[in-house]
Amino acid sequence: MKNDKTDTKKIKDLEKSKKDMSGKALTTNQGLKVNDTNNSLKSGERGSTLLEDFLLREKITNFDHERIPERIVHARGSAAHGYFELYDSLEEYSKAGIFTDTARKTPVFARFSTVAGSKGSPDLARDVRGFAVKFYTQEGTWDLVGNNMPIFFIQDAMKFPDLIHSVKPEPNKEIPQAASAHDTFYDFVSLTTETLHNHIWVMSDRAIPRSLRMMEGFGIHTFRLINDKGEANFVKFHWKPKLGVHSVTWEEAVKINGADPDFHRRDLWDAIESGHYPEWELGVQIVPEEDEHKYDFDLLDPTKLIPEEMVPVKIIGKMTLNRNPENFFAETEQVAFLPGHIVPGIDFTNDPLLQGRLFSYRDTQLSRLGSPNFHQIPINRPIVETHNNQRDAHMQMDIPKGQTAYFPNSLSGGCPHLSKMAEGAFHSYEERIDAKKIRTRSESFNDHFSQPALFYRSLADWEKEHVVAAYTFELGKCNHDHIKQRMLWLISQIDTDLSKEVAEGLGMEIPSTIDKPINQAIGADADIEKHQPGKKKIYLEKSEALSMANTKFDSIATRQIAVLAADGFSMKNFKPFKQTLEEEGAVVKIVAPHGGSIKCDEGMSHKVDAAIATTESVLFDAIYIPGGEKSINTLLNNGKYLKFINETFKYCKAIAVNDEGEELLNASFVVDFKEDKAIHVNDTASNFVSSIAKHRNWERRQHTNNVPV
Ligand code: HDE
Repeated sequence: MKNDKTDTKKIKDLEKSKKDMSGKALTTNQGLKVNDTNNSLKSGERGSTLLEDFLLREKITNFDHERIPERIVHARGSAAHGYFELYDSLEEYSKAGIFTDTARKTPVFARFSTVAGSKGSPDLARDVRGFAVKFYTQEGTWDLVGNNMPIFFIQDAMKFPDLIHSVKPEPNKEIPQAASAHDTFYDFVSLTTETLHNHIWVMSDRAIPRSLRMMEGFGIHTFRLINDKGEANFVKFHWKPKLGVHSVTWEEAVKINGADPDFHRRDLWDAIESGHYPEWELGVQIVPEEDEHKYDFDLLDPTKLIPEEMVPVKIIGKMTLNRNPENFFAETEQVAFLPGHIVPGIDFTNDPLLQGRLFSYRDTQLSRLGSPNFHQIPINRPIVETHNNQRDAHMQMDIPKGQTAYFPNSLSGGCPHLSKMAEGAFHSYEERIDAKKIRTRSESFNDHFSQPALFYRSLADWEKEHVVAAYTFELGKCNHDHIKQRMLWLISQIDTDLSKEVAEGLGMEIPSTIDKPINQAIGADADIEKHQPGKKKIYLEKSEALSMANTKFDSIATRQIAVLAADGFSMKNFKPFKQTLEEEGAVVKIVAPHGGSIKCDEGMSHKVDAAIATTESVLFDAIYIPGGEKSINTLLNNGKYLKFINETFKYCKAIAVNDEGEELLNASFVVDFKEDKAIHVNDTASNFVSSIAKHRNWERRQHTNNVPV
């Protein structure tokens, strides 16, 4: 399928609201032409400012009220427009137009976010990423509001404020920002064992993606698909990135946050501007209703995933993001996602987390966007017309015609009238219910150790090492020993080796037991024993899809390659490397001792992309050093280049050098480079490309312990 740049129906709709100021005269909001916006009206040249100055008042008042509350969670986000295309009709399962009409190009707006940090927090926080997609379908808007991890921390919406209050900055001192590594979070996690599965994902590299374009997305909850006969199947939604799933290491993340706090936002923007449109395939795991109780876990429990070995993911379509927003506030900030926005053919289940979300998202928009009319904001309005008897409220933009605003009526001919099912009306799935009204948690939700253990078992060795380091770092930041001990005991229930290594890093013993009740996510009158986490079960040894070692390694498109060079660099070496790398879609950037331009050994000038003082190695995926005696002598005398090389080596990235470039390797901490498969000395550009595509050479990590960066 070819990427299409033509405007979607939503983009055309947004055009109606866009304001172009080019060539226009400055006016007030009332259209008055203005000839001075620099000076207020005063009583004399050096006199006081007059209250009469309506130009000053309008300008300042607007400014005073520019801010709206940031999102309670997911405040930091970046978004883009695009479209969704269906590969094959799914009519056997769903009657939704978006799942049956392969000729359609459904407009989408996707927003990616971190959860805990505020709007201005750095992108590389160790955190879950939000993955929210608004589909502007012909039957109304469908929002799939997911995350980049397939499970959630808690099982019941009632616990969400507790979870978020524990991870957000501590209320007395408002510390730390955008970080889970503090006492209140681990106090909560260690007392709420259902969190352990999502938590171990957060300890893995999934929480520090290389790019928003290189992470998966998940609807998390089990939803329902409904076909035109009214038959239902359970479904879980997956987004699979075409570029594979890749991450940075924690040490890099910490440095990236300083070097470029907008790393992910910039990466998404630049990729779209340069025509490298991010793409994800949409997959579904479908479970027939009769299989509801077939598994060792409850399908309604959002802390559980369905391993792909048990129910394969069927790929059904593709999302392409091909346009950056025109205005951050108007689009990315004002977009309002609601899990309750569904269309005929898709329906909810009784997942108690999903049920709570159905209330929360509309509610939060009322204080964030200020009015129930938030659906009229351009980015939120559907591409189909809306007609109903809801009226008035703050910032009403529509002018409803006529005498009536109620139903039924005879004065307006009964309009807006009801639709029949055959005309595509929504009809809730008729689920059979025979139950007591009861405030409790199902015992089928009690298994809290099996899936974190499955996740850990499924990881490659290097991924496991990163998980150990993450637990050690996070718990090492906690001040209370009893919290660390509770965590150590819980980790030991997930995996003994894991807990031993973390305990060693913390310099603590793993307690042989801890005071019950460990799971406090229960009511005071509940039978405490009944709600303790059950024993770990092994229903699958490993699941391949859980390890990033099994992702795609076939492209270097959009990878950032630093060319370390100064005046006199070798053109004969540089030219074929640059050409091959760019043909493969990589971005080649000259990092020179100064800005402006440098000359190659053939005398031509080359634009410098970044002066070494303005950039850092962690912002790049690989480095190339073209050689040239004069250039290398300059680089050898600048310690920052050696740091650049040492870091690139330490973080197991590909390095290619030609001729004199080898002297830089000799002067650095790079060791055993003749044996290293991702270090190319006078090798071909295409071998270098293969190493970059592999993302990292993790085998190298045994040799990098002594590298002091
Ligand atoms: Fe959210 N969540 N959430 N959440 N969530 C919000 O809604 C909430 C949950 C997710 O880019 C808020 O508009 C409750 C799961 C994303 O604008 C708020 C519960 C998942 C985004 C809210 C959850 C998510 C939000 C804050 C437990 C993954 C950002 C601002 C019942 C499936 C969307 C807003 C965007 C945002 C509530 C749990 C994903 C407060 C009560 C599970 C991606 O309404």
